[in-house]
Amino acid sequence: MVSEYPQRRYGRWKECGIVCGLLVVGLAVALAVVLVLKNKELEEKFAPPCASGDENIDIREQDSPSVFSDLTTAELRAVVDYLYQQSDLNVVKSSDASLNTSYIYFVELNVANKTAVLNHLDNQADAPERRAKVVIFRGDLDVPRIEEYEVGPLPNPTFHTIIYRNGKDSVPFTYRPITLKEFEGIVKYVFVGEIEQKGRRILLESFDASFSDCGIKCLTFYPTPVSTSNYGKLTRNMWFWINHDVKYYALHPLDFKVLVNLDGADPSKFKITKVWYNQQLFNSMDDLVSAYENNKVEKIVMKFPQVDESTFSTLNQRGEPFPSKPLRSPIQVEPDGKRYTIKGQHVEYMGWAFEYRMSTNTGPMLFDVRYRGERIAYEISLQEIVVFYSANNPSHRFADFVDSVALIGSLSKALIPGADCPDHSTFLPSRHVLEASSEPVVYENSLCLFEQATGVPLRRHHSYGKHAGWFYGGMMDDVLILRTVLTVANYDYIFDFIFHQNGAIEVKAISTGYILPSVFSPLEKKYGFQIHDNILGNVHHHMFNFKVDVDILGTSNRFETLDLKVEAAPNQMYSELSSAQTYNQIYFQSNPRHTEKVAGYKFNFDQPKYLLFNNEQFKTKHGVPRSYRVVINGMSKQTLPENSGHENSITWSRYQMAVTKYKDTEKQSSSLYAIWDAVQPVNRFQSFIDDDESIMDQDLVAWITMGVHHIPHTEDLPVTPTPGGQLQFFLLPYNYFTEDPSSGSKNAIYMELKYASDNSAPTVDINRYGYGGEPQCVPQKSKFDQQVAEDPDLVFSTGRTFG
Ligand SMILES: *[C@@H]1O[C@H](CO)[C@@H](O)[C@H](O)[C@H]1NC(C)=O
Ligand SMILES: *[C@@H]1O[C@H](CO)[C@@H](O)[C@H](O)[C@H]1NC(C)=O
Ligand SMILES: [Cu+2]
Repeated sequence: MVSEYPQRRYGRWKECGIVCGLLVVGLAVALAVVLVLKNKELEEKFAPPCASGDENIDIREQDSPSVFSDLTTAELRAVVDYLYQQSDLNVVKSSDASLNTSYIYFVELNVANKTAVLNHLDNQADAPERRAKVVIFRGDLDVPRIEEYEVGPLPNPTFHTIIYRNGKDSVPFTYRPITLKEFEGIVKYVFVGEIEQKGRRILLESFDASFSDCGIKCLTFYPTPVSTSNYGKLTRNMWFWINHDVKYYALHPLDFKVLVNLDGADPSKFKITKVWYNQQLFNSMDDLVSAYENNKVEKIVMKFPQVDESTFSTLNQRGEPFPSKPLRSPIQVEPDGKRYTIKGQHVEYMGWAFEYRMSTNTGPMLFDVRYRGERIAYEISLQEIVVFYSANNPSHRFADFVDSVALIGSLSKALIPGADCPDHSTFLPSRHVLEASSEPVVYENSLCLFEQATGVPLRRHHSYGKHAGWFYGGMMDDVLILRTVLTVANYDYIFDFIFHQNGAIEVKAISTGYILPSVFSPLEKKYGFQIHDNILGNVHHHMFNFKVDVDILGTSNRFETLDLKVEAAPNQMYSELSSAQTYNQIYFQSNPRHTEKVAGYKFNFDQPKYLLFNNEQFKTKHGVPRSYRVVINGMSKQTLPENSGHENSITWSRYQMAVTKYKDTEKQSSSLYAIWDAVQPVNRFQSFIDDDESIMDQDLVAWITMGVHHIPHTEDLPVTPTPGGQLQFFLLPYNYFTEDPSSGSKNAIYMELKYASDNSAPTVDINRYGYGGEPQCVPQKSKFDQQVAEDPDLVFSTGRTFG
């Protein structure tokens, strides 16, 4: 379609003299006719298709990947092949794996230590060799365990060395993340085995459905790992709550749950230790069955729901339709094509440069973030997503999810143009080796990168009046956004890294997706509202932790707060009133933080503060430290008592921001094991702080926590909408530049009223710096729907699935 439009090149106008001049006149007449006729179709036909800018975009796997680039498919394959050949590891292919074998849980890049990387980036030293990090489940050993290895050098590995965790060469098998092999065992021995064998009658009578031979009336389940803090010892237990298997199962819970002990590597020994049926607790299926058969239990009946397109738990369009006419949403146009470039995983835009990657374990990461050539941050990365629920019933009470356990970086499977990201986005892949497949899995649309007109002024002033002068200057806050959306079972978490044109970086975390309701019961009322016939939305707390390894003008940094205080300044000279002998006003004091223990920031409304990072050696010509300022707009208080229960696994949540000295041994605030490990954390963030090292003139890392309490309401049906739930923090230049760097933008507009000396009428001087007034172009039609029709895997890939 687009190719039928006349193709004209506007750049040639200047060169073509009289001929073009005549053409211009002709065209102007033609355009006038068009305007008069208001013939929109004709108007469009004169606009050329928008430039694609594709020549700036190279997202292919690079032959020599950078130090930060995710492992290429060839490197992933090489690591897996190498591991298969190591007899000491005894690794079997995923197709042959079961819980009692040795198998690969995942493989990803192990980013080299910072000193070596900086030597390479800043001092032209050779790039440190690329190495992989591998997590292997050793179910084959007499005492099963988890081993982590570094494997290198890539692309042709020759060694594997143990990564020590907390001084130990392995991690207890109890702490293994939720694994497919285990789920297969649970389905076979627990659900189809014990529950169905002993309780099929109960399932059919109470819930009108079953696990096997179920036709269209099937049951499914959702897991709640129970923290070891509940037992005070290393033991692995999960509550499973049962749902009707309809769209969407999380909104169709049944009042039937089992607690299963999952110790050891033999699924046939998994044991049900508690059964919850219609608000009543039993110690085994046998107890429930005998009570049921002797009518010693209060029975419940929940019919299998008839689900159609209008059912509350589906995402079909329904309800009052709008808009009443078929009017499409606005879209954005890039009249001159892409204004950013991508090479491999390296991005540049308007003075910004950074590398991105997608860690299988922890999700999106940025490295070597620079503005105008100067590094602002060595790393900005998501560390952990947490959601802690409360309830009367045990499956939701113990639902304290610490999501990196689910390998969240592998859970952005397909971003949809036109809904998740604008149509004009560049979609970026992620690559993983996961337990479900020995072959690397590539998700083509895991991240998206796009330039976005926010529609908000970045800056402006309008001066009107004789004394102030008549002028206007302003520009739009157009930004580059790197986005990913991690779907962790029911919830979807949107993460944006946003680059503004004034040297500011913004990081956003937004939750959407399905809530996890309980079956309504009066005892749940203090934990939520009844939001539909059978369900109550339990209160929960979402928290996100980010690592921000700031490097302000080098790695020798200080952290100071500017503390706002109130003074009673002498006022006798200005007032004779006895009640006005002092004048109260605020002032600020610099408060440099010397050690890690005094750097933990816990928001206090009574003590307002600015949070600044700077380098003592670099000051403005007026002696002011050139700084970057952290602003956190998404704070929420973690109110659980310190060291109680599961809190011990998420000690980073005690601070809205903590500042520690960089260490190669403190690369992450959380770990793959944090959902289980409260009794003996594998990586306890608080210990980074407890040694209370000096943070004066050191390489500093800020750990930022944002969060939101969520008391679900009816409008969380069918899924939680994003407005009001956007959490964000910023890194803002603060006395860093001599003025706002956006002053250099030629996308600004400046106007001035000019008076002639002869009292004739004033004229307006409009300056668009040569970048305005160009003709419009027609955006190219998205090919996405057609691509999905041809290749459903683009959206519904059959890689690892959860639950
Ligand atoms: C390992 O588990 C599989 C399937 O669960 C079973 O068939 C096999 O006998 C087990 N092997 C050992 C050595 O226990
Ligand atoms: C990186 O640092 C860790 C922690 O100090 C150390 O164990 C490891 O050997 C270092 N890696 C390299 C390649 O030097
Ligand atoms: Cu929520």
